[in-house]
Amino acid sequence: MSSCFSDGLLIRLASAHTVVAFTGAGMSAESGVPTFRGNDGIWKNFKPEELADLNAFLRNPALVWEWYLARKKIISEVQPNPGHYDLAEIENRFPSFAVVTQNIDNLHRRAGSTRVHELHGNIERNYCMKCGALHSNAEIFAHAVVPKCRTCGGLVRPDVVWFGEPLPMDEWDGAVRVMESADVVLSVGTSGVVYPASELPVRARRAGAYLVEINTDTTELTDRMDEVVRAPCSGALVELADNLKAGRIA
Ligand code: BJW
Ligand code: ZN
Repeated sequence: MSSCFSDGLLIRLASAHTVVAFTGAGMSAESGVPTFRGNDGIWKNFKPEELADLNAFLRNPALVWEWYLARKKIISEVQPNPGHYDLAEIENRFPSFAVVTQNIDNLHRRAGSTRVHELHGNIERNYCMKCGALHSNAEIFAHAVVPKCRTCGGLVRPDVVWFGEPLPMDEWDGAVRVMESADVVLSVGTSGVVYPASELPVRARRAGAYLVEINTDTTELTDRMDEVVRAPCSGALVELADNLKAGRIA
């Protein structure tokens, strides 16, 4: 059977101990979540750098909340796609398997993946910038466009990582550990332009991993790859899972 993956990769997977899927917005595009930098990625002509930013939020919280409320609504209405389900399904086929994601949409967990390192936060959570109290999305949807903390009146923000902010240390440390111990890394649907996440595949390769890019387009990481699959991620991941199920990788 012809495959979009090389025999070399299939052989490596057969003996792999640790496999990591490093995912970005393209992973969820087929679920209907817009990417950041594609043609569909511009919201009201703003670039993500102009909205995913603390100073932008403090200057105009209503604008930034409008963007997040629109995205929270989209994400609450979409479903994981076959690619998400296949990553969850192949988890048990390797001694160690993890997802390291830049996505904040929670779709990997909703599809059943259990070991997920979320580098940029999670849109289902919100917290008060003054006292740290957590606020559910249900509460956010029920209140004003600019939600305020019920405990202290402080400004509430989504629990996501904006430009210039550090990544959550435990998620980052876990991601570095698993990426640097990986035998194979699948870099799926990310442009690889956002630092420091984009460093992770490079660090993994330096530590000995075989890097595979699954993306419809060329990315900043393409030149660092051992193998490139130019295809929509769900199709490619379904094929990979089918190969594993059929015992063609064993
Ligand atoms: C498909 C497909 C299909 C489509 N199938 N494929 C200058 C140079 C270098 C770095 C910097 C610089 N100036 C500033 C920086 C640092 C900055 C940065 O990297 N900026 C760049 C834009 C240049 N980084 C930061 O600020 C980070 N923090 C930091 O550095 O802290 C330092 C610090 C240390 C200690 C103390 C204090 C500070 C934080 C970065 C946070 C990023 N946050 C966002 C928003 C999250 C919340 C939210 O969602 O609202 O994260 S931005 C946005 O980009 C989001 C994404 O996770 C991230 C990555 O995007 P991704 O996933 O790659 O999506 P796209 O749209 O770019 O690409 C989609 C891809 O899918 C494309 O390739 C398509 O082809 C493909 N595709 N359909 C397969 N069906
Ligand atoms: Zn508060």
